[in-house]
Amino acid sequence: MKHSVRILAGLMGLGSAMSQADWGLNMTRGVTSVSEDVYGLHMAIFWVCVIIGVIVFGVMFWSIIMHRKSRGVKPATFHESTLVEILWTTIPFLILVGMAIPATKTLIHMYDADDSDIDIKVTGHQWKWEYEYLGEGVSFFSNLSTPLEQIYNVRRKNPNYLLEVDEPLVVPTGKKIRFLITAGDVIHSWWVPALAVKKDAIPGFINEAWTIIDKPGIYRGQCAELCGRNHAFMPIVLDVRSEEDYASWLGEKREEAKAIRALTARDWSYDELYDRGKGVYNKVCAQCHQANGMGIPGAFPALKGTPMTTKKDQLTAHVDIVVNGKKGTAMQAFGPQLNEADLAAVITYERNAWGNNTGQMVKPVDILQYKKTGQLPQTGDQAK
Ligand code: HEC
Ligand SMILES: [Cu+2]
Repeated sequence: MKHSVRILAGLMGLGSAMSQADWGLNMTRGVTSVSEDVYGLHMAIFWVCVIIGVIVFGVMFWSIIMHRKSRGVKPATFHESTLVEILWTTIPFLILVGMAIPATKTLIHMYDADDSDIDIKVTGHQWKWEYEYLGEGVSFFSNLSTPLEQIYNVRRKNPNYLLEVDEPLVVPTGKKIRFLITAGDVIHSWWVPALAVKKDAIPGFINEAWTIIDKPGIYRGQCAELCGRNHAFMPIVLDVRSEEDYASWLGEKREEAKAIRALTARDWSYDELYDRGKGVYNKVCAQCHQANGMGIPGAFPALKGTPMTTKKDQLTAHVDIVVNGKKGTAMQAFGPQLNEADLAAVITYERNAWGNNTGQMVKPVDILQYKKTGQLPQTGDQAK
């Protein structure tokens, strides 16, 4: 009932552009001056099209109806009319120039990424975004946080289903933020409609975009370039805060980086590693290798009961593929993405979960040594 009322209201609103925006058919207005400009251009050109449509179809239908055969109209027989030809060349030309001038102005404005206050490098990965605050020593990955139960229709979906992440990109209001956009594997595209920013993320290239946001709030976007199996599972969430809130958040992130270095140094028990590893696995690895370790035949290998994860002498090979990845496959290098504690934990988990039961554990300090020297201390000897 409610639905049909909305459809009816929508149909009645067709005549007016305002109500179109209200029921969600139109482009969003956005929250930045650039998005306002883009919206303005879109509406202006829309109305130009409407007026042309009305005039052209009006003349056409009037001609057809008023000059129909049954009225006994005699056709004119003239050929070539210089006046008409001049008119149908110059009028469209003037209309095009009239549209190109504001469009070019907006484009020039959009491409002017100079004099930024904050530079953020945005890197697309299969299937998550990495944000690095240049010059601040802060960087992190932003992963989809929608639970698998919702994706598989076991539980009810959140309002922000597939548009929510574990760590949003936090930025302040009123500052010019420059995004340097690139990718680590295949082409992605960083798209946040409210900012009117949509830029391809291409491996080996850096594309620029910028924004100034005046209103604090949460803004959401998505990867807009088909980038493989989980393309729909790499959303973007922007948390725009006041300048003071941003500064304190940045301070906390710096502290966190320090704390992570301390994590590597401290001693870990097997249970601690296993539990942490389970969390890391389900967040980062399960999207390919699946939560039950069975993988997807033909695409992602199983980790349950395979030689690499169960043979004691293959520990180094196991650490190697997780830290350095395998070139040319979806198995990326997790060394730069995860800290030593998370790497050690996830490898420990894989070697003991799903009945793998090797009883082996890897400590964060071992991973640190492996990253530095390419070798583990006492390979295969790390019993729990
Ligand atoms: C984007 C998909 C993807 C993600 C995410 C991923 N992997 Fe992989 N992984 C692969 C693919 C594909 C291979 C097979 C590579 C090859 O061709 O040898 C692989 C291979 C492996 C292997 C070797 C298996 C064997 O028996 O040869 C291990 C171990 C492994 N991955 C661990 C992990 C861990 C740990 C994580 C999370 C930190 C992870 N993977 C995340 C796609 C992925
Ligand atoms: Cu993508």
